[in-house]
Amino acid sequence: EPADGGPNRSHPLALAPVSSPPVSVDGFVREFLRELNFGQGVALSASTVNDQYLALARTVRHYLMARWLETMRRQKETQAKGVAYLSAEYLLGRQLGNALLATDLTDIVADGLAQCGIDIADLRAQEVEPGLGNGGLGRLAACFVDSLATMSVPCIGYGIRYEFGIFRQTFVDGRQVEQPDSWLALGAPWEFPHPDSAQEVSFGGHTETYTDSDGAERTRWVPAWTVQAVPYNYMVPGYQNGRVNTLRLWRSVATERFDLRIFNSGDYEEAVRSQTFAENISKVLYPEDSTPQGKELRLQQQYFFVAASIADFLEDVLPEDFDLTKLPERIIFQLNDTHPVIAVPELMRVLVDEKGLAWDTAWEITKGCFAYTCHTLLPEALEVWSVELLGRLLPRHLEIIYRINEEFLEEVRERFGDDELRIRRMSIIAEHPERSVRMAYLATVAGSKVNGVAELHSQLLRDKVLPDFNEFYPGKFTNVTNGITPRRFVRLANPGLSELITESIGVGWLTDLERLRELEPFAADEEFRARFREVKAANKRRLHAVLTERDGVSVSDGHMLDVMVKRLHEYKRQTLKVLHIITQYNRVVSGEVAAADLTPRTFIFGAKAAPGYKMAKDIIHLINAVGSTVNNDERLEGRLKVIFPPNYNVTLAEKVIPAADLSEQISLAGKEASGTGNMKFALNGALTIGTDDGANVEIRQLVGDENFFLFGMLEPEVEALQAAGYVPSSYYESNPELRRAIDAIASGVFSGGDRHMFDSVVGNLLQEDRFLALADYAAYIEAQDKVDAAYADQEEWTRAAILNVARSGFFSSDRSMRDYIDRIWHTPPAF
Ligand code: B1N
Repeated sequence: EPADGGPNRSHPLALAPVSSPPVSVDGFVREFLRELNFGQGVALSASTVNDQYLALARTVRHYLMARWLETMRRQKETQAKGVAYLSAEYLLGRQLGNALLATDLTDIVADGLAQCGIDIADLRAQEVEPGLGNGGLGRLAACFVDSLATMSVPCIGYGIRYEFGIFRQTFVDGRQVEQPDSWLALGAPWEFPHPDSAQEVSFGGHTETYTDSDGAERTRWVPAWTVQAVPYNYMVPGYQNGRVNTLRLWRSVATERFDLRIFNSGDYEEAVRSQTFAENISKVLYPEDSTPQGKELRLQQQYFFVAASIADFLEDVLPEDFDLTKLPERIIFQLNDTHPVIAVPELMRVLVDEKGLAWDTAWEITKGCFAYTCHTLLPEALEVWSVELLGRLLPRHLEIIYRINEEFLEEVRERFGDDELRIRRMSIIAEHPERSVRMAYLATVAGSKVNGVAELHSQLLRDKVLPDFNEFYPGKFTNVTNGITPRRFVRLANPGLSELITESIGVGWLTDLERLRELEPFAADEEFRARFREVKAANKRRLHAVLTERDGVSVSDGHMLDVMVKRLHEYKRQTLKVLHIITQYNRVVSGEVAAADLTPRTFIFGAKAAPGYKMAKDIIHLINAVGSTVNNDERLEGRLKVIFPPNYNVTLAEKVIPAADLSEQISLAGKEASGTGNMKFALNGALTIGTDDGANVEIRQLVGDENFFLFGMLEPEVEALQAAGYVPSSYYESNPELRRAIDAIASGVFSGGDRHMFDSVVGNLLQEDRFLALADYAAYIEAQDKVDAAYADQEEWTRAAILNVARSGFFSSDRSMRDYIDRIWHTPPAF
């Protein structure tokens, strides 16, 4: 019995390592039934599919548990340097398949379930994915934590446990209608809540100065209200390597004090309402991708998760006697875009106000602990917070930001003299249109490194977005090209291709993706090509089955599958894709081309629009309208089809991408920071039609010009055209095919004769066309005609597709992680 009355750590049964259930079909079945009976409280004979899914998930958890506890124990013991990834979004996708892959239990579980009369596929289909992100940025965070676990790098992912993730998209008369995403409704078997380890996070109030016991002048923050941040832990299993890292997502709940302090007027109803107020903070993911709206609740979310994470790390992860001046040797906080940048003044506040460190000491520590990843080039996407709002919500943080800025601008003056224009340009505080804090600048000043997410993006970041900072901080800017996890996006999503690869080049490629190079010689092998085509055909049949069941639509067998899946944004130019479809349609209905001479194509779109982004929603409406006209026009003899399954998400991506022949990556050059869908397609044997933008540039360099359909202006040409004064209507006037396509929309061909339904889209294209769709139209159509010609030669097409797979190993997120480790983090593998 321990003296302190705590748990008896030396009990013989507690000393033994946590035992995993036996790795056998019988062992699994026993554990599964035990979970069904004791965990879920039902007999097998009375269980629903959801009961079975929940019991299965918990059973699989058991197999991971020993590794998780052991990973934590070792980390505590070694205190090895690790990464704290700070991200407001994690777009995780379904967990079950990945956990089964990580534990290598897929076959045992399928067999065991079959013995119980259960088809594992039905249980897989039961899982609702945690959609805690918008798009590429959130999915990137999920890929990164997967890679770090697989590479045995200590990492804790910090984020928000939104009660509602990205909305569920439905279409009503072709228009997007959003539904709440109740992903927790049927149970959340992958999470471990720890309400007892909650952190307090405060807001509002004022600051005051006081003299401490040593006679020093100090500042303290007297907040007005406080909420609790409850951690929910998720396992992040490495791929069959015995390691399980942690993802810690925070949920906001009311504190008792919260009720008493300002909101409780002794009124029960009011007290309950204040509970709701606190819980609002982690209630819903903001559905804006690339265009933050500057809402107060969003700033609350950002500070909420970041303050909880820093407190958690300093109080609960670090040992009690830790010397804080050594913090940069123990942890690097990676800022996933500007969303968590309020962590910078928060760490300063904790170190100075709470830990009593001198400002300069604290600033040295802080600068060593942060690094910043920028994910955009769009000016409207660079986050700023008004001083009014920041000062009201976080008064102490605003003071700290002002002081950081003063000292920074002083350094700038020392270097460049009183260059007031430069000072104004570089100030963390903007004065117009209202006084506000430029979060990207704050991150750049505080970060030990700043990186872009593809070569072109990093270069433009240095040269166009932050040139003054690049000049001021030589060596601070670097590139890390994005990547994707091959475990989920090749092995799980494309088992047919994975098997073919392993048969051909052996195992090992899944954790060393450059080994796909060994596939190159097989591109010349006729039999291999036939098998590769058969895998693609099987993936199309699987997609057909999924879409038939999901939406009642079918994917025709002999069609080229031409896919554009990504968030709806004008810069991504879904309208350009629509103009191509309309052009093909017009060629047939005008009699220029016989339907029989068309390459049969099915166009698949997947895209959510931010609910407040009117133009994006109008474009969705247009795609659906064009789709229903094209799909029902018998003159086309079924050779063109448009499918727009609603609610594109990670789960659907895993089905669509492996079936694709053609990957559409057609953003205006200089606008897509990287793209990551582009990488997933190439690795699954689709050819890309794309602009010279983002990571497309690197994909094309690697797979070879002859295996990539490049079109469109280059970034400098875009700049030049815009500088010269872009007149979109001139393209309309001078290109008859383009004119006919736009006229078809404007004359009501796709709207039952209604000539005004798409006024906004047509008007925007002809008068503004910010992203130069009309300027790139002719080149795009020409490239698409080349695609049709190339597809006619299936042997050549397959050869090119195989080379895309073989040469895209670079795009593994394992490689991205190696680059972060070498250039930014300096965190060696732990074991
Ligand atoms: O991040 C991805 C890139 O591959 C994409 O090119 C880029 O567009 C994407 C505010 C964003 N940039 N910015 C966002 C998301 C949510 C939000 O509230 C901005 N997403 C990207 C990964 O690097």
